[in-house]
Amino acid sequence: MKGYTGDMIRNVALLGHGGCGKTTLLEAALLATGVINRLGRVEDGNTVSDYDKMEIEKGYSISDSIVPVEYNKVKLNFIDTPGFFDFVGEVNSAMSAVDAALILVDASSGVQVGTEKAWDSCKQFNMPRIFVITKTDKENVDLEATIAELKDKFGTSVVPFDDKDAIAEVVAETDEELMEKYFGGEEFTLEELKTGLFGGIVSGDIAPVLATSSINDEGIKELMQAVIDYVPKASSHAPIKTVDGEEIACDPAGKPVAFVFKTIADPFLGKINLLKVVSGELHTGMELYNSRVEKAEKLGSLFFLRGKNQGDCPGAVAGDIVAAAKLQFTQTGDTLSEKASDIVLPPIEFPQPSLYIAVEPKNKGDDEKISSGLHKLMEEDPSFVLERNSETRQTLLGGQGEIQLNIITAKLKDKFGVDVQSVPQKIAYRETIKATSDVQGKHKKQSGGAGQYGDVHIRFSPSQEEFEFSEELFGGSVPKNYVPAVEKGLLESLNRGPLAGCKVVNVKAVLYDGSYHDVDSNEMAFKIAATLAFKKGIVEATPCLLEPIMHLEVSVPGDYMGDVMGDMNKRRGKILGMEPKAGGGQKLVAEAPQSELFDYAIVLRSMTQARGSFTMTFERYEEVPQHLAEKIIAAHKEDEA
Ligand SMILES: Nc1nc2c(ncn2[C@@H]2O[C@H](COP(=O)(O)OP(=O)(O)OP(=O)(O)O)[C@@H](O)[C@H]2O)c(=O)[nH]1
Ligand SMILES: [Mg+2]
Repeated sequence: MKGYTGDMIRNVALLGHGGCGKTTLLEAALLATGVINRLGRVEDGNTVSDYDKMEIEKGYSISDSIVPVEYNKVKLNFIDTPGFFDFVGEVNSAMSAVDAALILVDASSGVQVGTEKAWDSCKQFNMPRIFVITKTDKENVDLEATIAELKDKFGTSVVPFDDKDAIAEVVAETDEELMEKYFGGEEFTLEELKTGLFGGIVSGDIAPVLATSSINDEGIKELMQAVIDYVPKASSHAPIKTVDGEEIACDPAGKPVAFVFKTIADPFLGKINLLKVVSGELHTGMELYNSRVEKAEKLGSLFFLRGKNQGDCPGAVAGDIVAAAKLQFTQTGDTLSEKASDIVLPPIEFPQPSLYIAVEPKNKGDDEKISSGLHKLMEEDPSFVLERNSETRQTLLGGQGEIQLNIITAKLKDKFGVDVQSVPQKIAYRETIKATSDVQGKHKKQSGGAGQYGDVHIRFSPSQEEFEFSEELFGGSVPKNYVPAVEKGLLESLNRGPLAGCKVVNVKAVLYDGSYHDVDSNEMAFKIAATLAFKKGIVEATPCLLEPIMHLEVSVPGDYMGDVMGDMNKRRGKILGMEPKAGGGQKLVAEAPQSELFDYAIVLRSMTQARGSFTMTFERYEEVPQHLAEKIIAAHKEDEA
């Protein structure tokens, strides 16, 4: 592939509901431009874009792939994104590298949830957008109806590309002078129409619609020409603000700056970083600096990528997209620049995980392999997280949905040979006391050899603090030097409560009396005496179980609010309030026990057809209702047995 100047490059993301035809459209574009001589099919696993083993197996896209196409001497850097909602991280990556988006709409299904999400994503990133209706070859498709549906859903800015009158009307709305001319009954010149349309698309005020059939090669060339005419040139990308507020212009003569928007783990080449050249020019062999790790990186092998196919790269100028293999430290979201300029661009924002699963290795001793494998996979997909819950001692995978998490565990097995199974998540319950107790703990062993003697009297009571310890000893009943041992014994005992072996919190312990033996008393004896007092003292102070309560903010379109509230009530949830959301829809604020929320992401998605989203944070601990506490305690006793 030859080098292009920024004015001859267009960077465009393909968005839309899963299965709407993004990958196939790129096949059609490659066929129309002679890159391939037969249209690959997703079902046959022979498309250029869905080259990953897992994508071929599943029959849908899982991660971004770059598919450059040259049309009329212009390089169209298409980024194919996955339609499934779990892979939204990939959409955010693509949006950080492009200047416009095509929103694909399957003519046989019309507007789908994925279409709405693509529109919202364009709004979030201020991205010019063009609608592309696909599969017009299918039976019973009604183009007019689909366009009407688009207008209905997304507003009057949606106009068929080939409807000159409709275009004139929306172009008139973009400029006062044109408005006057329009209402004066004058026709716009072609130039005025083109300029007005371009301006309207760039500002997001106009979203034109084109129709295509990839199977019948209809509208594909017109689409590519429309991209050339109505998507901003890569060279006209607005200056990007660095984290320090400096502006970096898209200038080929500027200092070299590149932004890493995607990382791929290639079975042969290893790690490949996809770079957007933000400023200057990149060449194989040049050395750049990664300020996140404060290390230099040598661009040993720079190349263009089309799916998995590599093409030579004589050099890549500002605005272009290029691939670099074998960079040592660089990850998605990093900036590469000259050490002297030390530039850092804002990283990509990935959504917070909404679904967690607990995993464990099928084969003992694979823990290390799990962690190193998952860290490698996280380089490819930064929208999932790996957490270790030190209290429940579980390894947790957090992501956007079941499909994503299943693919990660499948890749872990496939690429790193580690077989994991998902196990029920545990709750980090706590124990506390509701009353007071006054007990003695006596540890006495004086039968031959070194004796042991420790005797303490401790009062236990509820506390606002995590743990409080004090002593009110009198008359030297317990020598001062043994008091720390008593406290140590109590602190250690807090880790395992008598009810269900959980951490004990909000307890005050006052050591007020005891006795000792001149010879047999020592720190260990008093530590043991303290643990004995603890065991008795907690049991006699009306202990109870506490469970984590989560604070939720659930955003849904109004129609679903009834179901969402009903469901929240079934989860022992408390609804704290409801408020309209800016931009439409409503927000429900609620609290519910964590134990009732493990499947919340899945249920909310099915209840709202994936139109709902939520945030969840830990709020506080609260007493577990008696009937549930009994079950938890019984289960613990069984485990211990
Ligand atoms: N009849 C017809 N079928 C098409 C056309 N384009 C795509 N398809 C079919 O639609 C299905 C989905 O196509 P893809 O290209 O994988 O859709 P996608 O948008 O990439 O899907 P995701 O990767 O899941 O987001 C496949 O079975 C294609 O063969 C078309 O123009 N006409
Ligand atoms: Mg696809």
